[in-house]
Amino acid sequence: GFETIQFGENDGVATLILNRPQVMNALSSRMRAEITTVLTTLSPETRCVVMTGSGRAFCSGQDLTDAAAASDLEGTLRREYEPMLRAVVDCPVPVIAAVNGVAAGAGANLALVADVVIAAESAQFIQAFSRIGLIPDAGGTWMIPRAVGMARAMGMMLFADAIPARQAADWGLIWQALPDAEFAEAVAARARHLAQGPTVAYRGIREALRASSGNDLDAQLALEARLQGQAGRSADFREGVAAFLEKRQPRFRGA
Ligand code: T3D
Repeated sequence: GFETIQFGENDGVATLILNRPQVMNALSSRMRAEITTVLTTLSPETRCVVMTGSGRAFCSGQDLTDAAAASDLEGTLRREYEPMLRAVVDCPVPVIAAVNGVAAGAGANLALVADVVIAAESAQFIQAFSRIGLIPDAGGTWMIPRAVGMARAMGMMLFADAIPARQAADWGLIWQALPDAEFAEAVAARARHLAQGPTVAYRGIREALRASSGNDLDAQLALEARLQGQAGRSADFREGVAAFLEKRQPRFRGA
């Protein structure tokens, strides 16, 4: 059983709930291990993962009461944070971060590494690290300037301002900010959409976009050709074309 998360799967949607609400779902060593485990052992039926927080926060980042982690930050990052972030990026199916409340420090960057970030309007993103004398980690210094540009990335990280969800969406840091009252249903609808979609194509889209910032045009064209070759051999591609020609909705099977 899990101590720090809740995990369940229904109709192809796996839901991972960060579950230490008394500390705003701060990341303990155990929580990092549990997140990594579930994301690397998904059932073959899973076609979308939703990651969210229990209570009023998404995640407050590193558990600041953990003296062992604080005594070896470099080791903790390499041994525990990297596998967790890799598990999100390398997840075989799309990961939605459903940011229900504040996302601070490594908790913000855990959300931002997901494929799609949907936030409730009351949520905030805080690169809190410099408030306690650290630099942004968990991929933040790689992802954030790519998403929002250098000026905004510098400002967010040097000042550690709380960025409201609406502003994060306007800046292109996240996909959508939604009124709190609509948030849960909208996340569920997006998750259903992905769970019923062409999983092979989704995997190729994620791989191509993630590779793009390290590739020149020639390398990216070659990657697109290879990934499109794979998508073109999927049953879902045949079904997609058949459904279009028959003027009906496709029934994708995920292969
Ligand atoms: O290996 C390594 O260690 C390196 C990795 C570092 C990565 C990092 O993530 S460093 C950044 C760590 N995170 C932060 O600095 C954020 C700390 N938290 C906050 O700034 C605030 O709690 C929030 C902005 C997230 C929320 O504020 P608010 O006012 O809504 O709630 P609160 O009252 O501050 O928090 C509620 C409780 O959660 C409180 O405990 P209490 O007073 O009820 O007993 C608070 O201490 C606890 N809590 C919040 N965040 C953490 C935490 N406890 C442990 N660790 C936390 N990160």
